Amino acid sequence: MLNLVLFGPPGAGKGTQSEKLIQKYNLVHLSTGDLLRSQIASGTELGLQAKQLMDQGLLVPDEVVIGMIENKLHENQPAPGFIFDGFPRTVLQAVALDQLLNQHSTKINTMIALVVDSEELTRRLLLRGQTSGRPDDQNEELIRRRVKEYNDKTAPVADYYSQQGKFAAIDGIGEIDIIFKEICHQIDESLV
Ligand code: B4P
Repeated sequence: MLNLVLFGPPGAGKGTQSEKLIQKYNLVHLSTGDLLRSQIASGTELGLQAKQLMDQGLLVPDEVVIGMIENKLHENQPAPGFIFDGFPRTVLQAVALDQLLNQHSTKINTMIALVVDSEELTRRLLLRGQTSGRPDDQNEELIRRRVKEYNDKTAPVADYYSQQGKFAAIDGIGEIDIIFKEICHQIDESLV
């Protein structure tokens, strides 16, 4: 069973690469960003609360996203494996994920971090904002706040996996297919 965390700042290519990885490795894709946007689209109470934070470029509370992941893990059993996209985003979420996977007698194999500088992130997100309609991609100030939130709260998650010997960093700038090959190489190495 392969369980993968795809990590990186907003706009690093996590969602883009996840779409390709789920096909190649037959994994279940769990994106907390997508799950939250689906709650917003359905107009649930959780979605309304999440929207207020997401529109400001802030993280949604840990207990909310951990609860969503817990439900999805239960719903998708048995599964060939999972790709966690945009989760965990705090060390507390990382600890909770280990506990949840432990309950299903499995664990994270590897965490792959896509490295992209903030100038390129801003360029990509503003470009996506022209067509996606995502309120959090609409202006530079908001994107800066998301990157700051990442640096303050999410970047330490890399140390958590590094201490377990499960961390690999990949250059996230360049052609999507070449980055994909690099990620696959890292995954295959982790499975040997
Ligand atoms: P996410 O949905 O995870 O948003 P994201 O980080 O912007 O997505 P991603 O990084 O996957 O985008 P991609 O690079 O693929 O989160 C949104 C919000 O939800 C967060 O700000 C937070 O408020 C909340 N949230 C989510 N998870 C949470 C959690 N666990 N805890 C608390 N809050 C949480 O795409 C970006 C663009 O780049 C695309 O247009 C793509 O085409 C382009 N691109 C990708 N690769 C490229 C390449 N190699 N070259 C050029 N362009 C490329």
